[in-house]
Amino acid sequence: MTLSVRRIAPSRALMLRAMVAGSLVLGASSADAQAAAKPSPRVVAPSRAIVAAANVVNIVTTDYAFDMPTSIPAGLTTMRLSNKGKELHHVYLVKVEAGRSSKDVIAWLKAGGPPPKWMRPVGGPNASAGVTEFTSTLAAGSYVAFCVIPSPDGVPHVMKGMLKDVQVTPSTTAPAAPPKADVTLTLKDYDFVFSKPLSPGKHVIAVTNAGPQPHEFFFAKLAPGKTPADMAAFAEKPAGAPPGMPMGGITDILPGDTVYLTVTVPAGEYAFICFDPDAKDGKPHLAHGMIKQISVK
Ligand SMILES: [Cu+2]
Repeated sequence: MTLSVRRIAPSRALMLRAMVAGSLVLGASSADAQAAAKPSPRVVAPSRAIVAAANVVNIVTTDYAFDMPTSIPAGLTTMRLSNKGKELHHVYLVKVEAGRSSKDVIAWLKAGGPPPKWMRPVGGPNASAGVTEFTSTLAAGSYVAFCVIPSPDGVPHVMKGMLKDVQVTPSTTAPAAPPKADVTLTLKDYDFVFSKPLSPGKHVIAVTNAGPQPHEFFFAKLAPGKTPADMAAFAEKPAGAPPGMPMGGITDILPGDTVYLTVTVPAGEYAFICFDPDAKDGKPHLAHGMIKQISVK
């Protein structure tokens, strides 16, 4: 099983807070961009100039739709997710066998049962109050993007029409080099392991699934005095003031896969959580310990 039905179900209060906090995150990003724009004394090696950059795909989510291109060239791709909806949204991206489409995904979801063999989760940007910047290499083929976050009524957004067919077309340009990550996050059964402590500021995090099960992660900046358990409880049943601010993450990737997340993290305490249902007992991975408090300082 790779698909979780228990996701963040945001309350109106969470969203109000998220919108306010989101502007702070964006503020930090633009300050960071200004810093990056300062002249650098470093000389850029000529070879760097001819290396192709990632193709940037902007995705805007609303309640309940994706505004994104339906055709993307294969290769290194940055999906930049921003949300204009009242609820939180993410991109759960699957590569499907030729001839399969969103219709088959809906048919499977209605019928229930384990994820079909003809679809393969490849990861995507997870829900945040600001912008989630996710980078991976896409192979040519047919894909379906959908959102499995439930509304407060418990119905996942995909069942409200939040899914889209995307074709990744063969590319003729030279492949771009993967982003240079400054830190690695390894997803395990059942743990989050960073290669080094996270410092405040901008990071490119290489996220690798060391398996054996599929994993995702969602992370949130905790409100003062709140714990990852508070965040998980809120995710299960939103009530009262939200215990943290959604910061993004990645949706399911399979064992052996590596994807990249570009994030700007202010100093503070963070909750990292995997909600994926366990292959053995169906409990969310957080119940097996895949929930962790990370200090950024
Ligand atoms: Cu959604």
